[in-house]
Amino acid sequence: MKVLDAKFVKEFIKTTELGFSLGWHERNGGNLSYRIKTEEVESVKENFVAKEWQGIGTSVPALANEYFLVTGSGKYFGNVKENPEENICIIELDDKGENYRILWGLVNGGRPTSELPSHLMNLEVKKKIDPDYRVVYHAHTTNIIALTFILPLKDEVFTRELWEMATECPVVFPDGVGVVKWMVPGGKEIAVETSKLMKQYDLAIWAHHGMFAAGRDFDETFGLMHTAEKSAEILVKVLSCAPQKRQTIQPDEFRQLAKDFGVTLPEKFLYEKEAKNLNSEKELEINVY
Ligand code: 2HA
Ligand code: ZN
Repeated sequence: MKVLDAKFVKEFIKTTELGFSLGWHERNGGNLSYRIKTEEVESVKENFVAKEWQGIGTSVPALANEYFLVTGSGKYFGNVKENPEENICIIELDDKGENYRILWGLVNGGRPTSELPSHLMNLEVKKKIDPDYRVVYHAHTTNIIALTFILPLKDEVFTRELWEMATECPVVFPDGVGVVKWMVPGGKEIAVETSKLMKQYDLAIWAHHGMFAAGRDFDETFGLMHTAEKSAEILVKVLSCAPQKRQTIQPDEFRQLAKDFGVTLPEKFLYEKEAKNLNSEKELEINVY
């Protein structure tokens, strides 16, 4: 089968198109990776032509000998649908999980995404927890980024605020969301910090940069990113209208929701907020968040 006829490739391309249409992928912003199933590799491997081995920049032994479909470094999401062979590639890892080689795609040259260490380390962490996890998606989600300038960079605060702004959120991401303080992107250090959070969460925010989502398939992963970003948009809108919320979902109401929807919401996110007081800026800061 031709690579572009494979269902997983079509879904990958559709995901890049959806993200671009929502404005999360200016220029070469964002990247996407998919850990390809064995039978999917079999179905397209007749097209593979191996290039030379290159270092990943980190080590992912639990992903040794696996195959991935990834976006290209410096490539634009907005171009993927029209010219997939130029902008995405299939890579293979060596038997140590330390080197990769391109097997298909990037026909005019190039490398896999600059965030390959983060993608692979996240995929490795997720595979160890649940082998069905296959997708990692990084997007420059505008409203989540905006909130990283005004909310404390704490998992508890971002989780609680995103949960409050849309009732579906605690059901869609009951484990919560993690936050990585600002770090230089593209390297092993930020990959290590992100993958630590991915042991606990399916969503990790990069302060002043964007977000990573992980999931079992493209719909689930994209939907997760979309849900969190929509919730962030509502909070940005609310805070643009008024300095604080007049009413919101309360901890006991979350507990009721958890019971009815059969999810477990960790108590660390259901902290009591202090009484609102608009007279002092300091108190406002504490009270709103
Ligand atoms: O691919 O988004 O984080 C460009 C980026 C780097
Ligand atoms: Zn980025």
